[in-house]
Amino acid sequence: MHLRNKIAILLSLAIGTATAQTTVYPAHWWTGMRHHSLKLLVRSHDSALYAKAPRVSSSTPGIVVRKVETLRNHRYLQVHVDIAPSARPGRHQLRIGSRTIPFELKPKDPTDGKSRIRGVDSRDLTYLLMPDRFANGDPANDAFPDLRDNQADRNNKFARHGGDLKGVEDRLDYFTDLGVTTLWFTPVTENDMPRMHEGQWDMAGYHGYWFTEHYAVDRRLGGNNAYRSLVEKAHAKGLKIIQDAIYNHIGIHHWIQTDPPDNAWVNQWPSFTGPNHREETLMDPYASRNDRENMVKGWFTPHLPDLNLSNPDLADYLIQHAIWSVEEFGFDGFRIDTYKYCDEPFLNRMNAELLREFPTLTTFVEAWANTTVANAYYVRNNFDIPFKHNAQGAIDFSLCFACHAGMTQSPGWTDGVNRIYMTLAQDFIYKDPLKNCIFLDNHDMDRIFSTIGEDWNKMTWGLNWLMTLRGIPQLYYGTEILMKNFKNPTDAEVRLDFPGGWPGDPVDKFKASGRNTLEEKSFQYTRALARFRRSSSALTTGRTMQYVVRDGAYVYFRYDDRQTVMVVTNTGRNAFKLDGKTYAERTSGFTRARNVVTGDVYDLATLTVPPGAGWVMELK
Ligand SMILES: [Ca+2]
Ligand SMILES: [Ca+2]
Repeated sequence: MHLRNKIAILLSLAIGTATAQTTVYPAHWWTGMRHHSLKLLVRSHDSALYAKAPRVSSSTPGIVVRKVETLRNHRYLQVHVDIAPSARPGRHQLRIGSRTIPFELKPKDPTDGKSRIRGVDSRDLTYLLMPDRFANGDPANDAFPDLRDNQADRNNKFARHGGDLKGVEDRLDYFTDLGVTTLWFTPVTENDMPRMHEGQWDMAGYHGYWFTEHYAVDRRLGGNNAYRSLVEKAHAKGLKIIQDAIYNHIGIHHWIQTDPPDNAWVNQWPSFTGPNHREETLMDPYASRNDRENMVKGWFTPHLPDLNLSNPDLADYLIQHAIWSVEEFGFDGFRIDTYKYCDEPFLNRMNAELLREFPTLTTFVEAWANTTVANAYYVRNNFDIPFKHNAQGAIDFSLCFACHAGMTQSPGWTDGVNRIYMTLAQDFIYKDPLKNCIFLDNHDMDRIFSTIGEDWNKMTWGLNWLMTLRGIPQLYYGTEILMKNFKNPTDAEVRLDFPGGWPGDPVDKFKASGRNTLEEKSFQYTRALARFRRSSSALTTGRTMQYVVRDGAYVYFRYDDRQTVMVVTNTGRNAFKLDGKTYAERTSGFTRARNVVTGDVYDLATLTVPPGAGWVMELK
């Protein structure tokens, strides 16, 4: 048995000298929780525990064992426990036959919803980063000989590079200086997977999407302690944290696959069957059952077993873990991966149970959808359809693609910036479009500066839209210093190390001295917009009014009673002259406009935006 940084309990046998490992999921819970009925999953190699259905009891007042079940795999017991309001925090024990197992109760954190678990909203600016690729704060944890992938190698884009949570913690001031309020990490959960063959390459689980143990943060990122420390330090600086969660699948070396409690926990196919990836199958009134089932039950890849989320025991296991992780670490938001591949009733139940326990938590979902309708289908929407999703916000792919069109296409009736206009015009289908997460690129896409042909001018349009359109903006790490690349041949190209994140890096782009002129210009531009946004009620919580695109010029306003911000993007060939009559509904009462990045002040009566320019202006 190797020492794992997880909730492992050494259980001494009552007789003899041997020991056997018994693990309880979860090993602790809290008093004062709304979720006080638990299903403890006891996993043991101690045959005395599971030889026959044992009697489980508790002598602790307030901890009541209601029922014990043996699962199909007899190495597991499922113990139903109720924690009464009278239960006291402490290191308690449950008695299983002749054995005892520890079960701790801690007091629920009284600052939940106040200084932790605060939720993320449109006042925030999130920064998405991949911990393995951001900064290496502890070279001693880069690799462990007892893990299946036991090497770090920065010369190999497909290998782990040694970045970790300490590296992030050491750079919290970088984020606050940039104007970021929220960090979103790709998953931190343990991925004890060997390098897997994908395409023609051997890939490490450096990105974190191959869970092998839900209750453990990967040791190479610093383990549970590093995560707890980082969340606490981030909160102390006013920064929030979003955890990336995956319910759809696990890594093939997870014990749910290798030693399944019940083989109904994983969707079984006679041979590898991938999903069709078509989000439409779930909402299409004409979809076949075959296509729907294939979408929900197909395995994402041969090494990612697809979880059968309609199995009640597995569903309870995952929901209990999700609640545990929020209370244990205190993060503020959940980003849910591969949403469109999951059993839909499970998703709604998960969201409802999380919000019942933590009303201030924010969830937003990744359902990579190619249409606005499909995007809205997976969140609270205004459709009259049989199944209604209850997620709060979507990662807004349709607006992202519209922004790409705005930057890469000439303006046309349905092309270029008209795509943004047309996409926003469909916002009436969302219950609350301000809860959508908006972005220009992420770890699964070409980097935006490459997408737009490394055109700095167009980059300013994109940054303007990101910081001023409705929703919760997400900046992908390195965008501020113009990191570039296409996903060619693989997405490893868009997940390169942040220069300066590793001891001894020849350049340090966390500092101005390490950036070239354009990178510094981009950093300052991003920072100026982010800082203005942070203090702008109009941009964060205000209303939107957009105008029909005229001669390639796209004009919209964000406004409330206190402030009006006008955003002009002139993608046409002619100078844009503000026509006081057309825009009077929002400009009347104002005489001047201040460019929030440059500080230049213009007379509204003569305001002219040259072709190619994109300006964010506060009206005075
Ligand atoms: Ca490290
Ligand atoms: Ca699935």
